[in-house]
Amino acid sequence: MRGCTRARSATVAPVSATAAKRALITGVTGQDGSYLAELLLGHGYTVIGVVRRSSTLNFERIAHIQDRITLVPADLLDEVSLIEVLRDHQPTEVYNLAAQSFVQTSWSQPVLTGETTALGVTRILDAIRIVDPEIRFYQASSSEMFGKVHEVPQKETTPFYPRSPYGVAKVYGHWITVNYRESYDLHATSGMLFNHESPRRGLEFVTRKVSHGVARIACGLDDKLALGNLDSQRDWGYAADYVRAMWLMLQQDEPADYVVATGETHSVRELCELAFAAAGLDWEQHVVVDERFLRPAEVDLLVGDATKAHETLGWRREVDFPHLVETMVEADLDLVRAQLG
Ligand code: NDP
Ligand code: GDR
Repeated sequence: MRGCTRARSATVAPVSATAAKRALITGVTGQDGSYLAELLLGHGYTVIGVVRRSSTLNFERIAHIQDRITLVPADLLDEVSLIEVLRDHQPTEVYNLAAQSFVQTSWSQPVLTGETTALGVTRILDAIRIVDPEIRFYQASSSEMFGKVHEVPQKETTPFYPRSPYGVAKVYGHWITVNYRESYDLHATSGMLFNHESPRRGLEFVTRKVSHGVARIACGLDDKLALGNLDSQRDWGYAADYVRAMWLMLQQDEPADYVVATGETHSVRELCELAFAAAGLDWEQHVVVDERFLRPAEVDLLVGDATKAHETLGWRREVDFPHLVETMVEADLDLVRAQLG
């Protein structure tokens, strides 16, 4: 249990003896991109990160490694820009993590979500096909593709039933990856990852919204936290564990599809209980339900079966849910305390 105290620093994975390779990451400024860049640097890779044009820099998540990676301008909406970065930087592996990734926004911006999260995958696959079909490709697919689930737990063969424009776009991204693998013999892999979180998670996602909300309440800045569906259940893992699975997938001789998950599911209510308790607070005194955060269609129960990733990749998660929640609350307590001076 912690109050509004203490400081904390980021860590970078140690350098290993893996032979030098060149990896290009789209979405390097996002949560997963930052952890993957750290991991690949630790394995001795040259890392090239794609950043899109913005009126202000948003490199917070990669500030600590910015001098060790090459940042290049390109956009998933612009195929020529992708062709040029592949030609200029000649990666051996491409990790396509860029997306409009917030499910709620996909209802208010469905066309943008489709352009980026669905067609963006075709643009980068086409760029690879044109520039160098030997490049190994990772597509960031999602448990949201399972949506209104056909079976519990969900595995690689579970049929899709997406429940949001985002989920629909990810189904397209998955199938175009499979199709380019089969049509052009690309080493194209689809990682169907269940929710993964960290102190670097965007503030709009529920785990971070809760951990940051707890910190603000613990520090006396707020009293209430407004949430949507408290009964939603998710299979939540730790982002740094999950980017390790991405890398392992591209080290396999053959491309394939893999589910990555913890195999446990927890409700938003349980998340609240743990997070508020980590700061010595009672969640029921502070959480209120606000219908603005309810969704037009919901994914109620996601839980994954990662047997294939365990057996083929030798992947295991290292951080469990209570530890993850506690770590996020601690990091946000430190952040809010630092902001208060
Ligand atoms: P984030 O939202 O944190 O990061 C998304 C990244 O995509 C950002 O770097 C963003 O850039 C970039 N981006 C958005 N649009 C474009 C564009 N048009 N051109 C180039 N870059 C763009 O996502 P996560 O790191 O959490 O997730 C990574 C990927 O994994 C996403 O594809 C997501 O859909 C998928 N995924 C995530 C899961 C999770 O639980 N985190 C689970 C399953 C799948 P900018 O910083 O400029 O906005
Ligand atoms: P999700 O993550 O939609 O699963 O997508 P999010 O954290 O947004 O929602 C998880 C569940 O929590 C419920 N919820 C709330 N969600 C948000 N954001 N805000 C709230 O106030 C709130 N209250 C309850 C939601 O209804 C939902 O059921 C994430 C993204 O990273 C995707 O890109 C990724 O593909 C999937 O995970 C797997």
